Parts: sequence; C-alpha cells; structure tokens
Amino acid sequence: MAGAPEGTIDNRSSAPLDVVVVGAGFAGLYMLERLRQLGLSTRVFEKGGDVGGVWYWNRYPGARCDVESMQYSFSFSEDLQQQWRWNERFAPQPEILAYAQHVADRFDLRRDIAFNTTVTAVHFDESAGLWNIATDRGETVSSRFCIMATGCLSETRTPDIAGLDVFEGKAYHTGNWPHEGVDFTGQRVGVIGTGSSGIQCIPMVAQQAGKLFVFQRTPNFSIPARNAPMDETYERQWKDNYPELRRQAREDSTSGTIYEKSSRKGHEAEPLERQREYERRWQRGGVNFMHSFNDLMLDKRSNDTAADFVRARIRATVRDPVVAEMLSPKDHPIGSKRICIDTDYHATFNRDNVTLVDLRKAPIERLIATGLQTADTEYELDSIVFATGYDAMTGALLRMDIQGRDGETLAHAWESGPRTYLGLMTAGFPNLFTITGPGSPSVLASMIFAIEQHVDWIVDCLQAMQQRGTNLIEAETDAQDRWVAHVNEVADRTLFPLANSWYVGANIPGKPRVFMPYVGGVVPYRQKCDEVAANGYEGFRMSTAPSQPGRRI
Ligand code: N01
Repeated sequence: MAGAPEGTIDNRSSAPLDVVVVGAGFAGLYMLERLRQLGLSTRVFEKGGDVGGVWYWNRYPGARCDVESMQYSFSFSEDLQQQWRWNERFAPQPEILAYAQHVADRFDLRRDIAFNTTVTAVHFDESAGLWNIATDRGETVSSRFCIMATGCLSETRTPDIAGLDVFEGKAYHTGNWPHEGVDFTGQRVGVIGTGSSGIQCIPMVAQQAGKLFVFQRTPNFSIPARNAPMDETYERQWKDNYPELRRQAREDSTSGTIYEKSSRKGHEAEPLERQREYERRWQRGGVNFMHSFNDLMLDKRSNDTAADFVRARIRATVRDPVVAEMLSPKDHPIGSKRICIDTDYHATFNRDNVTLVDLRKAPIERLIATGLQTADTEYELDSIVFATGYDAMTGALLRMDIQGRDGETLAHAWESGPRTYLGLMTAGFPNLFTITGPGSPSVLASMIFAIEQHVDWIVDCLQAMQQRGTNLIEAETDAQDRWVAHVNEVADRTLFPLANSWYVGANIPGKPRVFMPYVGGVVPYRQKCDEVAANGYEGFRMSTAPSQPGRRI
C-alpha cells in the first residue's frame, strides 16, 4: 500500500477479480474449488506458508480433533471421501494437515493461493461497486466480491502479563507452534491455561519436561477421548454408507455430527440408571457424553448430575484430594464452556514432576527474567507455553481494516458485538460474505460441515445473482436486527450464557459480552437459510452497481 494516504487503499491494479477469498483453511479451499466451477476469477490470500488454517498453526504436542475422523472431512467429493484413509479415531494435527494438503493437490488449488500474505485492509469503493484489498506485501487488488474464510479460532491471544519482554527463556503459544517442534527434555516448563489446548498438550509436555508447572485459573470439564487406531470395520461402515450418514448429519442432528442421541431428560431418570448411562458414555469416550440426556444444556438440574459425575471421576483419578478439588470445575455448567476431550489429562497430575498452581489463590503478577512471579511464589522456568486461547469468532475479521459503505468500519458496526444476518453478511458491507461468521452455528457445529453449508449457500446465491443480472447483494438492517435478536433469544434459553467463555468473548478484556454462535441447531439454521433463498433471498437486497450497469458477476 506504498504511497496510499492513511485510511484509503491506493487501487492502481488492472482488471478487477471476481472474488478474493481471505484464508486457505478448509473454508478457503472449498470456496475456491466451488468458485472455479462457476468460472469466476478468484485469488486466495493466506497468512500461512501453506494450506490448512488452524491445523497449519496448531502444531503443539497432543493437538488433535475432537470430532471423529470419519466425520471431520469434506463430503463434497465422493472419490475423496472414499479414497482418503484416516489412521486414528480422532485424527492428530499432522494427519489433518496432510488431508488439507491432499485436498489442495487433488483439486490443484495452490495455483490461485498467495501464501505468506496477510490481508491488512478491505475497503468498499461505492462508486465502482468494488472491494479494494491490500496486503502486507504491498499489493492491492480489486474484486467484485470478498469472502472471509478467516476461521473462528485463528487470532491467538497472549494475555497482557507484565514482563513478557523480560523473560529470558523461550515462550510459545499453542496456536502458533514452531514448525520444527520443541524439545522440552529436562526443562522446567510452565503451561498457562487449561482449555482444550492446555488439556491436550499438558500430558505430552509432562512426559518430556524435567518439571512441569501448570498455571490454572479455571478448571475445565474434560472427557477421555479414548482415541485408538482406526477400526477397519467402522471405517468400512462409514464408507459404505456415506451418503445416508451425511444426510443424517445434515437433517437429523444438532451439530452436523452423528452422535448417539437420547430422548430422555437427565433429572427424570432414576439415579442408578443415570449413573449407568454416564458411565457407559464415559467409557466410550468423546463429546458424545454430552448427549447422555437431551436436556443437559437446557436444565441446570440435569446438567448438575453430569457435572457431579465428572467431578467424581476426577476425584477417583487424582490421588491427592487437594489437587483433585482444584481440578474440579464448579463455576460453570458442564458444556457451557467448550467441553474438552483428553488423553490422560487428570492422571498427569499424579506424576512426581507435575505441580498444579492455583492462580485463583495467587494470580500471576509478572514474568521475570528467570520465570514467573505469582502473588506468593517465584517459579524458575526455562520455557513458558501460553495455552491461552483466541480472540474467537471476531478477532481475525476485526484485525483487518474493513470499511463498507460510507467508510463505515466493521469495528464500529460491531462495537457492541457482532451483528450479522445469518452469520453470512453484515448490513452496510455489500458483496462481503463471512464463512461461518458469528450468528451462524459455526463453532457449535463440526467446522467442515458448517463450512460446506455456507460455501454451498454462497455459491447458490452468486448463481441466483447471475440469473437475475444483478451484481450487488447486501443484508438489510431490519432482517439483520431480527436475526441478531433471535440468536440472543435462543442462546438465553440455554445454559451457555452462564459461563465466562470465549463464546461470549469473556476471555478478552473489554470485548462486548454477546453469545456469538447460533445455538439453535444446524437443522433449523439450514432450513432458515434455504427458506431465505427460496423466497428470493429475503432479507437481502440485490441491485446493480451504478458503474457496472450491464455487468453480471
Ligand atoms: O483456549 P481457551 P484453547 N492468566 O480460551 C487461560 C478449540 N480447540 O486454545 O478460563 C491465566 O479455551 C484461561 O483461563 P480462564 C476449542 O473450540 C479445539 O484451549 O479464562 N490463565 C483458559 O484456561 C477450544 O475451546 C481443540 O480462567 C489465562 C485458557 O487460558 C478453543 O479452540 C483443541 C489467562 C484458554 O482456554 C480454544 O481452546 C484445541 C491469564 N491471563 C482448541 N488468559 C480440539 O479439537 C487466559 N487464560 C480438541
């Protein structure tokens, strides 16, 4: 953007593109593939050095998916889903990254992706009906459409702890892990944070480190993953029945993932029967546990029974009762923060080289040259791992300077929390789509599933515009207001808002407290999206850019 006055993009590039896609994770890859089929000229910008998005960056030891491999995959290509082979029940990060790379190769996607390129600014030029897009490499392009495939958990968050620049050891963030890996052998290591990332990496780091301190502010509920090598019969069952199973995921699930459902309410079951059900699911492993009864996220009485069960398992696993108590979550309903799944997390605290530090009793004061100082102790550390999470759902979008009509910034439009219509568009930002944006099921669904639905909807929408001969689409403010109200109202019927979770932005100081994903379930959500399309894109306004009267998209 050399020479451009501040706040504007100098657009001297040649012919506009049809579409710019930001991000080459699973959303960007599938979007690109579909846009090519439409014959639209497309360029993808990707910050990382390769495809994969979150799976490109999250290389910490123990990183793996909490959706079963047979379901955490694209459904759009029958050949792809038949030919790709997963090796484990829950795929580890390297395997998922290899899958993303395979998709990129198989569909020859890399030739339209600019890697190591961060989009810094995205401005709408109203008179031309074009988006001008600037990158950190000094390039500017203009495009009729801009599609954000920036991911929900891609903007890492390191807390503002004093002394970050003073610490003389090594510091890592789980969400931006060195590609060459880290050898902690014999080191004194501190892990800060006990969310999904911390819970996955702590057992692995404990096996290597000489001494591991786990700095915990809030304990989390975690269910054993019971990961295992892929069972060939199970794989065959999936592959033989993929069309039907994918249909079930689409039409008969809350999350786009097939789990064993229950038609019973937790607090109505007999205590012994309830215990058996929890035990059975606990032994089976994975987040299926949260489907033991159908009201666990709706009724606190039922939720308490599941939480009590998990706390009892923690006490049964962790030998030191004081440590077990510290590890037992009590301040939020189970599932209201993203449930974790783990391998030997609680048992790790039985190791002689692992110490749990309760930051509620003595908070971190600062980092010092030799380690970390809490209110009552100085810890000498060689390395610190920040497993402190993300500025979720809005962070990756708001870090760009996005300006819509009349120079309105997205940051301003979202200053009281994200406002979208269906999580797909924001009023005042024509032709700018968000894949799995706030206000859509997104993180409450299996991400690849949610991505496919959004990409397919956007492609249908572009085709409808082509047929109508229009080239601008925009969310209407009224429709957006109604949708935002609905998203809030549905969330308020559940136990989700009771937790200080990243779902409500509580992990980022000053972030407005708004429940960001749509919790109403993928089936009603899809129905709503389909109805909107069937009713002529109700709630969206389609028009023709003044400067491009005859121009179709
Ligand atoms: O981040 P988190 P994450 N001082 O925000 C603590 C997905 N994911 O990277 O709860 C001390 O959940 C913070 O404490 P508190 C998944 O959706 C999936 O672990 O705020 N501690 C918390 O313990 C997940 O939910 C997979 O009190 C501080 C932790 O850091 C999401 O990504 C694997 C602190 C952050 O937990 C994010 O998970 C990994 C401070 N100043 C991630 N600031 C799988 O698929 C923060 N913390 C399995």
